[in-house]
Amino acid sequence: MTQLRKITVVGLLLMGSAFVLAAAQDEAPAGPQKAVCVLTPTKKNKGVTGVITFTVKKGGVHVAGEIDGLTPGDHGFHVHEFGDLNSPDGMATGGHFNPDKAKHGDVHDKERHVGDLGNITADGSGKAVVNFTDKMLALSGKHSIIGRALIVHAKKDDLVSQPSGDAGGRVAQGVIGIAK
Ligand SMILES: [Cu+2]
Ligand SMILES: [Zn+2]
Repeated sequence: MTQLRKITVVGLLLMGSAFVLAAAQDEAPAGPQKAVCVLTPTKKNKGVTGVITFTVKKGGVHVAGEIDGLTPGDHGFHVHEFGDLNSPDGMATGGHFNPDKAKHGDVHDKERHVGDLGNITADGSGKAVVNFTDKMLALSGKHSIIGRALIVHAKKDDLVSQPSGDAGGRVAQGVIGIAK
């Protein structure tokens, strides 16, 4: 093989592998593509119910659904570490899901717990509509929220207080499970 030919062959191989890599990055991550959480009221908050879905999208996870029976206004909304509902006040779900050992923050902050989803806002009838896409949540890998809990709080998350935004008690809880 002449030198020129060798260079051409190596060049073509490099271009080919770059193409394969680019194609692989474009694909959605392997693993579950959709999850669901059915929220049930904690003991002292009989009225709070809801269903939230988590769907893998290009660039993140789309979070959507409705929660009813809330007091009007803002309520802290987090993924907590354990999918354990074996406590009537929601405390068995532990603290905020925080695999990166970060500080508590807002959903839009660079530093935050993976589980920090900010606040949801209930209207005058007590209904909150949830509809956003988040870059940090995942349904597989280190940031996977499958098997963990979703918690709605009595009060607004102030997005600053450590370690959990001073959001008060837990009014609804549910486990995030794989959906069809
Ligand atoms: Cu919380
Ligand atoms: Zn947090």
